[in-house]
Amino acid sequence: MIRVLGRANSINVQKVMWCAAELGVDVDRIDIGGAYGGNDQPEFLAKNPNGRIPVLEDGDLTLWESNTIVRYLCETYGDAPWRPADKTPRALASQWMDWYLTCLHAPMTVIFWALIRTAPEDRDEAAVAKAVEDASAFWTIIDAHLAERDFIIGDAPSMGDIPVGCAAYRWHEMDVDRPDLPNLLAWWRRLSKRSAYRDNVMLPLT
Ligand SMILES: N[C@@H](CCC(=O)N[C@@H](CS)C(=O)NCC(=O)O)C(=O)O
Repeated sequence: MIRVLGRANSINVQKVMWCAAELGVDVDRIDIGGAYGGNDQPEFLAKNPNGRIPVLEDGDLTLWESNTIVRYLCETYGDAPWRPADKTPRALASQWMDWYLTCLHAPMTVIFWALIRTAPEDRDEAAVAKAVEDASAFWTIIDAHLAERDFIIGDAPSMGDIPVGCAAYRWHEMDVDRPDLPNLLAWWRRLSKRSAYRDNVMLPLT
């Protein structure tokens, strides 16, 4: 059976678990990282020298980097719509996966760590305000993109929805001053109807 090493409350683990659930792939997930530790141990570092989760083990393959793992699962076990059949929508889905990493991930991480993992008296409020401003600008891009489609690359969900979709839960769940972005909200509500999303992403924020 495929193993995923990583705690369930990590956004990067959630990408992989949500994807696997959508594809109907059985996964044995092992709690590692955060409060569980273990990711600084030689046995784990031999699998991922970065000491980061998630790590996927599938037969002889050991793979890290959550977006790469999502692509691997879709290529190996998936089909349309999660792995778009044509190369053009597949490239567009991949583009939005990378866009999440290069744009949205940094401000969302600042907000998440401040509001969820830092005591109120220790928060850097100016840094949070700047991160909310930056994240709002990126979410506005998604909102405009979603004005013409139900999901990231069209009428059906794909791997392109996965990283941004995981972040969308946190964005709507955290106590931040969000701009009014109706297309983003409608898309997030569409994702929230999916049991694989609810079971693997809509978990308590800790
Ligand atoms: N770019 C990597 C980032 C991995 C990463 O930073 N994972 C975090 C959890 S979200 C981690 O390992 N943190 C240390 C820990 O959990 O102990 C990926 O997408 O997989």
